[in-house]
Amino acid sequence: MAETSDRLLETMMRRCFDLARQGQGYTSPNPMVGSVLAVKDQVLSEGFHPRYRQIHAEAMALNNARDVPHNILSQATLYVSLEPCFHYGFNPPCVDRILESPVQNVVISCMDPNPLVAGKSIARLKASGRSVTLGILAEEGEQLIRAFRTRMTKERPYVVLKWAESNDGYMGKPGQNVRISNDLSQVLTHRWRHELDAFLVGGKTVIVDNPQLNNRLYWGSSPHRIVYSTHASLPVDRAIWKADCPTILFSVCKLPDIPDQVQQFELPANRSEHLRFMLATLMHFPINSLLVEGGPHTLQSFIDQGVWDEVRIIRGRNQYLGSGLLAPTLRGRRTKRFDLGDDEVVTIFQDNDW
Ligand code: AOF
Ligand code: ZN
Repeated sequence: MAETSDRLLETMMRRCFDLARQGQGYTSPNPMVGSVLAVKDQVLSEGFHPRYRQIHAEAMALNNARDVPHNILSQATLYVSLEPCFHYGFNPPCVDRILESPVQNVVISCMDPNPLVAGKSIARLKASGRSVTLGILAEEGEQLIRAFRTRMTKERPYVVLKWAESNDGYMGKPGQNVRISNDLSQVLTHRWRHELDAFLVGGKTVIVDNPQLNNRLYWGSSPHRIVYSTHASLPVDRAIWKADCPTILFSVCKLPDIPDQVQQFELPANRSEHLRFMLATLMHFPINSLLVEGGPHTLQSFIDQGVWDEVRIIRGRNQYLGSGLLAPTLRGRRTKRFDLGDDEVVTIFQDNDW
């Protein structure tokens, strides 16, 4: 592969990432994966993992090249954003599929954190005499699978906290539904509903705001809806109980009037165990990422226990409430920001491993 420039490898890998994202919102509990089959800079075929239980990226790329002559395939390089799988799941091992093909060169962004794979396919490809290049755009490749990696290595979802705050630091007024973010930010929030697997709100938010928590303003999927309630009862006439998305209710006791399509779990008696219990229970669902949307009390309990990976704050820079529910404060973390009209979107990343 000496003649293959780093730049070409990166261009092809970027294309793999774009292809992978076509599965976004549909692949969990699996990762998003993309693949390109090429001879030098000539792309022969492409593939991606479109949905959980469906075909894997590199198998799709190889299928799409089924009419390519053997002598061309034997000169081709298979690019894939994640190490090919080694095991039988809903799909046979992709490593076997590659070994059965004439393809001799494999370029991978990052290793699969699934313990059933974890370097075994790379070793097998090398042992067969294939050339394997690992680590192309590894940081971006890791970013793409970070929720899947969290599930695999920590047995919990990747947790994002999100709130909107006024420029003077308030999230709202007690007992009222106050709109702080602008229309563009509303669309962004719905995009996140497509990109993340589950959205959680506290019982009080269900009572006061009556959120639907589905994706109406962006294309694609809607998340699982999770309610975390320490109330003895909740109103039955709320939008969140409708059958349009799967809904999970965690509460201190079983609530008899909630519709049957809502899956209910009883929380442990000890309040300090609630969050960990919920995160562990979500591993029984195709949920690799969870966004906690509020209200203030629920967000604060996640912050107090350090149970978060990322915080997204939408700040209405022309909004001043003067008084009300103070937004949580977090300092001294790695941040990034961008503007959306007169709103500012700030992302804060967790420094502590938990
Ligand atoms: C790949 N290519 O496109 C993906 C991979 O149940 P299965 O057969 O779909 O396998 C799921 C596992 O395969 C998943 O946990 C991860 O380790 C790997 N995902 N591997 O070769 C792909 N999506
Ligand atoms: Zn596979």
